[in-house]
Amino acid sequence: MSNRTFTMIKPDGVANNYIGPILAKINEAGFRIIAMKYTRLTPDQASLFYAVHSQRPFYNDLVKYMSSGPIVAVILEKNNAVEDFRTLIGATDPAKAAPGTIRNLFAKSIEANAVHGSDSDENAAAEGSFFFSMTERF
Ligand code: IDP
Ligand code: MG
Repeated sequence: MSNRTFTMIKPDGVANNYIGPILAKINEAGFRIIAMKYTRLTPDQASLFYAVHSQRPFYNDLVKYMSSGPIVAVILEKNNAVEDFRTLIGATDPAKAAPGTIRNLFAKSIEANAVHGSDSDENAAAEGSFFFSMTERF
């Protein structure tokens, strides 16, 4: 069990002015911000980040969507970070996300679903180092 996870506030979350409200929920849930960056993915970067989904039917749309506007990339720290953060964000489809979860509150659709959350300790480390270096110092 690791104590770090990785998240992005996706283009819809940024465009709808939900950076502040989403970060507030994250802090209220007990996560500490370790590293944070406002940036925008090129289509090539989005393709690489989501390469694990390259055979899924929604891949091309997802790459287009994730490079359509700025995002906020964040490394978070808390006990049991990966699992607790997945609980905090709720199901991929906001229509199925539990009440009070970040996707329930802020997501628009199964694609534009406000936030990313790593699904394993291994992926949290890989996704964090996609955006940040030397994070062990923070
Ligand atoms: P997750 O973000 O809850 O882990 P994944 O299955 O890993 O969900 O999918 C990655 C991202 O791809 C989702 O967050 C969402 O933006 C998009 N996505 C997933 N399933 C669909 C779909 O059926 N249609 C369109 N986009 C999807
Ligand atoms: Mg996933």
